[in-house]
Amino acid sequence: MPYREQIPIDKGFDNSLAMMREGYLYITNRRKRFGRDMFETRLLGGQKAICIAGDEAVKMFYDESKIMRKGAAPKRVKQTLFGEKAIQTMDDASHKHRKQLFMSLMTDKRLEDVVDIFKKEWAAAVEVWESKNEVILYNEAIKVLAVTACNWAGVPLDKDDVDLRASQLEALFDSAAAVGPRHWKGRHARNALELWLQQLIEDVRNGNLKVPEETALHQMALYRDSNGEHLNTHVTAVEVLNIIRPIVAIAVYIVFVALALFEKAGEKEKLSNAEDDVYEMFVQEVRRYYPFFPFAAGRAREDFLWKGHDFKKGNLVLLDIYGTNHHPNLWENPDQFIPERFKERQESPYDLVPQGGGDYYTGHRCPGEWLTVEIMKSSLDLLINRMDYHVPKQDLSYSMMRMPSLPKSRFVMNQVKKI
Ligand code: HEM
Ligand code: MYR
Repeated sequence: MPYREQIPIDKGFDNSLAMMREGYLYITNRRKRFGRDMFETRLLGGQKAICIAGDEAVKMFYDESKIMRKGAAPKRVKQTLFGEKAIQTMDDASHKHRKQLFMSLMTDKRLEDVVDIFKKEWAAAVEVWESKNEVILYNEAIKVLAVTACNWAGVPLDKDDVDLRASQLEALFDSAAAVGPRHWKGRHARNALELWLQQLIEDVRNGNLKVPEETALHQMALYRDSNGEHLNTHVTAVEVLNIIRPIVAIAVYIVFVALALFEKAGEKEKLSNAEDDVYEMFVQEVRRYYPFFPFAAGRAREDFLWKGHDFKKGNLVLLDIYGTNHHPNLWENPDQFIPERFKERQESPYDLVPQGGGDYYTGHRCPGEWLTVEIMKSSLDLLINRMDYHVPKQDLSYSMMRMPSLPKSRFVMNQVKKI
């Protein structure tokens, strides 16, 4: 007889409220309480959900014979963050075909291009920051990244529209886990952004807009799926947004880079005149340590037995991303910020999972992970070597309930000077 056991159950008809109250720590708190890396709960309208954490859980979650994405993303997340019929909701051959499109945009040359654009835009912004009494880093990074993302993706963005588009793009990821006006702002923003991009996609298709061939707008407008068909303009817009939105979201990490530099004693000194690998270790630790994407969602494709639990076809499965990045079996002193932990660490696709785990090409791991790391390394260099600034007294605490989490003050700087 195969080994079976009853996993712990978080009692209640619907624990969504507890999840909202405890945020990034909802799964961790129960794992600690139950002494197990797997438990059952009811969420999102009382659906049974199995929460899992740890490297073996990551491996299982990214085994596509067990977990699929069809029907996993909550409606409100599709209405804001992902979009309808986006790659995040696809499975099997059609997913792989579309994933190839995303991965083909991430060549070394294109990654160098995005960093070059980012540096140029940041340098121009610093000139303006110098003349201001105070600068809110999060707000400024959103704008620099919105311009960078549109330029890199081939999306024309008028100077007068930068504030509007930047704020709409930010709303897409700021609203996904929110309720009330913050959520609605994201839904309106998605409608507006999709309409804007659909027109541009039509213009590319009918030759009225010429954009460089290597850009996402061009490649996506002309992409043909496995049946040889163009995506309809709506889905194409959804996927162009799947490139420019998350580039803007790197602003959250840039603020955490600045926060770690400011708050973690001795880190700044270690980075002055340091080699690229020291920068990389710091950035990896920022991505591991700070909360951002809380969990990934999938559904059991079939009935199967895993670690003594019978998963039933259709069960919702939530992979604890934050909790795996802080799992005590995987990380020594997980709640301390120690970039050196990455010095001689054997890389694994299953333990450092802020942007998902497993394989880029066959699974759902984030295709923008390399781009994110490169932009973060560049922003670290810019903050340390290209500008001086003062960090006035402010509330830099960040909530484990708010998703995405951000320092309350959004990181205020003054006396900015370029060097
Ligand atoms: C998927 C996080 C940046 C594009 C994902 C996943 C996570 C994630 C957790 C889902 C993994 C899963 O479902 O198993 C992040 C974070 C970022 C970031 C925290 C920091 C800002 C980017 C960037 C891009 C990007 C810069 C593109 C330029 C995507 C796409 C997917 C994805 C298209 C869906 C992949 C698929 O379903 O196969 N990301 N990401 N992300 N990300 Fe990112
Ligand atoms: C992106 O824009 O794709 C990158 C980062 C988005 C982070 C959003 C964090 C809160 C959303 C939670 C949704 C959970 C989905 C299952």
